Amino acid sequence: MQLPKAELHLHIEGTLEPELAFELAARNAVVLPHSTTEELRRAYLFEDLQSFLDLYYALMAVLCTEDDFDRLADAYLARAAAQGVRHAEIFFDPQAHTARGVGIGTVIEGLARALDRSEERHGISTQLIMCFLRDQSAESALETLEAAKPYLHRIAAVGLDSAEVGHPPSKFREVYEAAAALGLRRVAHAGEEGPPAYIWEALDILGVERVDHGLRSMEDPELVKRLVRDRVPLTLCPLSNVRLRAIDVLEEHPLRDMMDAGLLVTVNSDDPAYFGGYVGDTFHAVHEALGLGQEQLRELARNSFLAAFLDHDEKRRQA
Ligand code: ES4
Ligand code: ZN
Repeated sequence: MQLPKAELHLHIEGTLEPELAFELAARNAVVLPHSTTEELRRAYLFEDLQSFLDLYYALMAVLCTEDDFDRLADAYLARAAAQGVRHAEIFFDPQAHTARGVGIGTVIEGLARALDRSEERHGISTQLIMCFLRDQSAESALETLEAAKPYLHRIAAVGLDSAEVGHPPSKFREVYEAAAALGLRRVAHAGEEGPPAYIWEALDILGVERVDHGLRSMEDPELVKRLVRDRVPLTLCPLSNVRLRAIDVLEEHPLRDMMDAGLLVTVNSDDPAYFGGYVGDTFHAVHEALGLGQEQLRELARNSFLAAFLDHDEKRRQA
């Protein structure tokens, strides 16, 4: 039996499995830089975040129609359900699609089709988190927020992702102020490759409720105190950290130390098609590599509901 859990750090574009990529490439007459699924999988050897992002953005060329986004999300939800996921808060990257001429409405309406069937078909409740690409300008992020206005009822929160170093959260102060004024909740990737100072900025300048990754928090004891005091959830992605070489091997992941320090951490799959597993696989891997026992795995599953954007009663029922 899989533990019931919530997934809070999942890029829907990062769930594009090679088989679906080739199927959609054929349908949309898009030429991929690899000729077979095996050859493509062999390209999944990354040096760092940027080397992954290059492939991640290149493969998105196959996502063109509402139906493609529906297929992508439905395939993720089916896999997630099989691994015990009951609630998923799903990131998407509108700028990666609008830059290719795919409208934001196509992306959101396509994803929404799959999400609207999710409870009935997969037993998973869902929310959408619209991410801004931090290696693009703040103006581009503001334009994206403006373009999303007809779809705000579909969007729970905004996030910040893509290449981190050199693009501190403070670059997006205005964008986050505008998002908050529209009633959107706020999260941001911080401390994946970037320093603890970026996590402070995400908290104090962007006003985030949750930090995505926060892997490097432990380098700053004052930051840990703050995160513990305010019960700020950190959505860790251990398999991602290994594949993108933020850490050498899973055995060296700080997850256990972070739990011992009193941090509210969750484990998530990030880009599961690329990083070697979905969230149930991730639970299994940290059990094996870090020797986390059943009690700690249950704590991680409970944390995932506590950290979710569910209402209070729903959280208590699930956790
Ligand atoms: C991402 Cl692992 C990671 N980090 C930052 N941005 C991303 N977008 C998709 N995956
Ligand atoms: Zn991520």
